[in-house]
Amino acid sequence: MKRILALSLTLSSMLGSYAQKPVISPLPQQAEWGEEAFASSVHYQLIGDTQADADAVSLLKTNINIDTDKKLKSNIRLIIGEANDKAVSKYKKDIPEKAEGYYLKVTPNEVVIAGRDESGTFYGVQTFLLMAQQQKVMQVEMKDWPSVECRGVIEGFYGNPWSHKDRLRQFDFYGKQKMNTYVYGPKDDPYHRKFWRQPYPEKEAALLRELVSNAKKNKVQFVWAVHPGVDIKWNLEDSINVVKKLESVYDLGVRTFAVFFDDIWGEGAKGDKQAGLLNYVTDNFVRKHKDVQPLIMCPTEYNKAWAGKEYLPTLGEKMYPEVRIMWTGNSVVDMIEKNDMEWINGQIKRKAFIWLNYPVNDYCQSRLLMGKTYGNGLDINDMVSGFCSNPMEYAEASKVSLYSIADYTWNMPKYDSEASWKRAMDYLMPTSKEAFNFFCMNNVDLGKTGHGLRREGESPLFLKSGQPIADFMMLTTMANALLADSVNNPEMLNEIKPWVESMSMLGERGVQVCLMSQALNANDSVAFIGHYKSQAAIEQAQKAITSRNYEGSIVKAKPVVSGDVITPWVNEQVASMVKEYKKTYTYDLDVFPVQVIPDGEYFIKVNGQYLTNAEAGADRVGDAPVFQAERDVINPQRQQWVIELDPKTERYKITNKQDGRYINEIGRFWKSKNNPYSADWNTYIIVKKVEDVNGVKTTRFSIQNAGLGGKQFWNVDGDHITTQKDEQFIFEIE
Ligand code: LOG
Repeated sequence: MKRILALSLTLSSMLGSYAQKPVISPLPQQAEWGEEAFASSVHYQLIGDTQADADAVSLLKTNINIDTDKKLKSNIRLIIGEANDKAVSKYKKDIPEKAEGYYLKVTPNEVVIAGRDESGTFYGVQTFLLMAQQQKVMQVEMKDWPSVECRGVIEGFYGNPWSHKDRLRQFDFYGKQKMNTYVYGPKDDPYHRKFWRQPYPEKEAALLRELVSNAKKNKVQFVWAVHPGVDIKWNLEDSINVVKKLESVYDLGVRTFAVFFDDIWGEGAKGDKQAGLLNYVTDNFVRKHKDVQPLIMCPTEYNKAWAGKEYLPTLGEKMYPEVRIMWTGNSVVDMIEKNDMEWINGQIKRKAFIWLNYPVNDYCQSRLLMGKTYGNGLDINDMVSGFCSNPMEYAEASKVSLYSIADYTWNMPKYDSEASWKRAMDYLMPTSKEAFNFFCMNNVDLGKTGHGLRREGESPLFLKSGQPIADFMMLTTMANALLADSVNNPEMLNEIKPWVESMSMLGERGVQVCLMSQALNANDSVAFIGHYKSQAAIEQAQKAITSRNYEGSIVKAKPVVSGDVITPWVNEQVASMVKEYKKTYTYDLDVFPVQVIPDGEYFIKVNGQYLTNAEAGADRVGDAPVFQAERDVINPQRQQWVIELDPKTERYKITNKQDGRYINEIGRFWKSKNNPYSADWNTYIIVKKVEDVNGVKTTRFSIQNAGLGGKQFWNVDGDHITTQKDEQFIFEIE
């Protein structure tokens, strides 16, 4: 072991003197690398710094050694400036003719950083700083510019808005990753949506002001959005109210504004009225200020699945062409491809501004989306006016994906989702790369949601080693390694901790499950019960973990790790082994949870009437089971319902014995090829209540939809099932 270590050390120190090509991310458009130029310990002499972009210069000054004594001869000359500055006039023709582009040249005695504009110079400095972090700085000639004009993030999710500190850290990150846009629109900031007419109170206003100036330092355009659609009146008074509100935010330093109309209905959703308002605000606010950028608007029909015939073309025709229109794709949560862009751009007569609903997890809160960012076309950069990602309320954890959004939007043709993902993980947790990579690999998929997006490749290592116990122990080991590394990125660890702890317990539970299986095979009932109890206790502890569990928290998530692979595997193993145990042994059954209803066949009755499958048919949807007074003696199975506990959801599955059809959340048969039974939609919570009715003990049950089926309780209207909000103990199950 020692020898191998020694060998690898010499190897890496040998490699060290040659391979100093730094990781530059986002990938530069053009770069020619040469030999070593000089050691990073050199001192630099700045030339052009008085004229060059001040943020770029101050970034340099805080990160490299600069000699103010210009007579010192040994220094490397560092020439910096924008295209028209005297200092870089010699290089003018080398600077890319693209906004935010830069030219960077490093030779043994000189460094040139020449931006097309201020942002260009700033980005040139960011790139150079990555090179200067290496022991040896390499020679390079680089021409670089972005693929997409507006690149960045839209804080547009439901749930706990990012904190002030989160946002400050984000802007710093955007500066480094060359993202230039941040759209402020957290659904649960009351001054964005609910109380949109009111100005920010002093305290919040001061914080916003600080954010804006910090964004500016990082070359990030801070876009502030108002969301008036819930209760706006289409009259002059409210048009003035919108302008007043924007003016109040202008006073805090914001220079780009957006108006959102997503997730509303009724009056506020009218396209012609919205277009009128945006034009009014353009005339009476945007054009009155010399320094305000054209507006951005989020339409009500912001994706193709929701688009009728008239709404989008109305916006396209009536709204001033400079107003940018947001778009999430073919559905709410979708990746964007070229023909999708052709369609929407044709509708709105301008280039859509993409609002990508990934990695946002406000509709699948139990999962963290730490997987790779893939699926967007690599050929759409000229078809979009902007491309922003809507992230998770977990700001730091979102950076895994945002890092890739930066790569993708800066150099779209060369975007490699896998490579970018790896770079992101290593960059964010440099002192525990392996453990963080492992954690991310096990937090990839979203599970089944109404939005349909799935992410491939969760838990690729699981059950691959041939030693399940080792695979499970790996979960715990990696989790503990991450928990131990609190120094390097405490913000990240703070956010992901509930999931990391849950992963650790999942590993421990898995080990117990493997031992249960060994005990069952060895006919050792005592050991089986012991391991069963251990895993059940760990599961209890795992279920007690809550994320964001503080006073005033809007969303308190219950973390699920590897929700698509390892968690269901463990649950199903436990359930099937318990079933197996119950078949073989007649004792110690009291350690298992008591099922309200043991798996079996039942009649479901209300007021003495039997729930009946009136017209059996294996794959027919839409008909309703009915309550009828008579027993069906010819086809008794039509009144028999198979009720079983589903191990995945731990709720009950109810299907008809005659044709195997399940009843859906609105009390109808819904089984077909396209709608097979789904544990997430078609399992029910059944609760038992024993009551004293006129001195007689009567048992009644309530049946409740759950999971994706909603939360309504079953009731009866005439002869069929309906649903309602209040719990009803009306069913007899016998
Ligand atoms: C909301 C957004 C939310 C996202 C995902 C848009 C334009 N609006 O369905 O605030 O974070 O979906 O749940 C949305 O996407 N509505």
